Amino acid sequence: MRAASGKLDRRELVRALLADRGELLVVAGLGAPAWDITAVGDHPCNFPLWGGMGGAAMIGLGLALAQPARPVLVITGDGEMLMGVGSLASIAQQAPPNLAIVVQDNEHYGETGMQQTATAHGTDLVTMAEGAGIKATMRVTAPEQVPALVAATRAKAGPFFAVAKVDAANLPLVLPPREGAILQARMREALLGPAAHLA
Ligand SMILES: Cc1ncc(C[n+]2csc(CCOP(=O)(O)OP(=O)(O)O)c2C)c(N)n1
Ligand SMILES: [Mg+2]
Repeated sequence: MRAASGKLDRRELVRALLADRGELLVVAGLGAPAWDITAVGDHPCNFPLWGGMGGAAMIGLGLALAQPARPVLVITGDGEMLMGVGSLASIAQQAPPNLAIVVQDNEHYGETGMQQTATAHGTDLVTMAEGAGIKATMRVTAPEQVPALVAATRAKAGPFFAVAKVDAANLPLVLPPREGAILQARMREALLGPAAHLA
């Protein structure tokens, strides 16, 4: 699961996070995290974002509050999480146990040309999440930690926040459906049944 750099391979990490996913609802931040969740197999309970940078964790919060019986996993990038970092305070206050956030930290804005982010220069998102009041956190740098990470994202003992240091390769694009309305409708139908569009 390590890339040549020694850091985790982001697609292998996502493959592990989504294996045998069961009831899991997944929100992905725009850009590479959205391509990653699609690369390991598109799914009606995937909600990949095409924009709204900074909003992934908050969308996950809404979903977790609306669907308390289902585990909700947000997979996003360090740039996206830095932009939406205030959401961590709301998540700590609302404290949905079924919400987990995993940041794929490549220390760059990968999608827009690999400019370094603040995490390349000492900013620590786990410390920021803890400062916001999130108690269950994890730093992941080694493949041996991944099974514990996967278990924590499914445990419904959150809110849970993890940063995984991943390799900064630009991997081939694997694009999900492009229409937000289609993505929303298919998840609603998967959650609420065929009459969901009448509700
Ligand atoms: C409000 C806003 N600002 C900037 C962008 C441009 N943009 C799209 S993806 C991205 C970088 C995302 O970086 P990160 O979340 O770390 O994901 P990575 O590709 O590195 O995995 C940026 C700056 C945008 N789409 N919206
Ligand atoms: Mg990044």
